[in-house]
Amino acid sequence: MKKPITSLKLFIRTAYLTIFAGALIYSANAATFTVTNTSNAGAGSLRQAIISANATLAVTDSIHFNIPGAGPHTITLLSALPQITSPVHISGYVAQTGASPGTIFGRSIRIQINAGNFTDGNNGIFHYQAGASGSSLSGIAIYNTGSLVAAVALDQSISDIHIWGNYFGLLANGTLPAAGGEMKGDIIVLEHDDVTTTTISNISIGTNGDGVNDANEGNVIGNSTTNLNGGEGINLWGGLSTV
Ligand SMILES: [Ca+2]
Repeated sequence: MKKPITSLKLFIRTAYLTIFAGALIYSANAATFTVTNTSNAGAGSLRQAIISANATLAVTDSIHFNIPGAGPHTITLLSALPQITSPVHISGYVAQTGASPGTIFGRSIRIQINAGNFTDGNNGIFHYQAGASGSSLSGIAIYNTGSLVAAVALDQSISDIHIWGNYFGLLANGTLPAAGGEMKGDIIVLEHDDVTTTTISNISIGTNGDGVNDANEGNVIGNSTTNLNGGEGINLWGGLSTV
């Protein structure tokens, strides 16, 4: 004969169920992953933050930077970053000490990415697959991309992307990197190798789309080398986009 369930046991079971349900809800919530060092990989790195954000699948996460010190802080990549497969707002402005979009002439970027001049870059340093629709990238300076490696690559069927308030080809303080640090691939490119139909849509370059401070949210794009393997500025191959 089964023993009757006492009220205490019932309470404990209910509590377990509640905790379990809470864990399920938590896992589906958006998370903020914070970059706390300039390492190429490992805990606190930009690479790890992208890996973590990708793991939440369709949830829109945030990646912020909070690296100690005044900066600018240089993240030197030793290999390609993971492709971005889930929506994520990457911002060098939100949490980084001293960083501010301000006015376009009074901007303060504190995170600069030395793209390492390698050429195995998955075709892009920040490479957004279709699953990353709804992402944004802001407050970053990128320089020294290798041949055939775009700073930002957008895959077929991507939509609702905002690229704003970045420096492409410049250091965080707006000056040129040392000779050899130029952008040797395209700056922002729709991955034309993938295009069979033009389903790319709502790509906004130079605004975050909130209708506030838009005049100051442009990217500075320059310092790219002209060669057969790229060096073009913005290269969108179809669809309805705002530049
Ligand atoms: Ca705005």
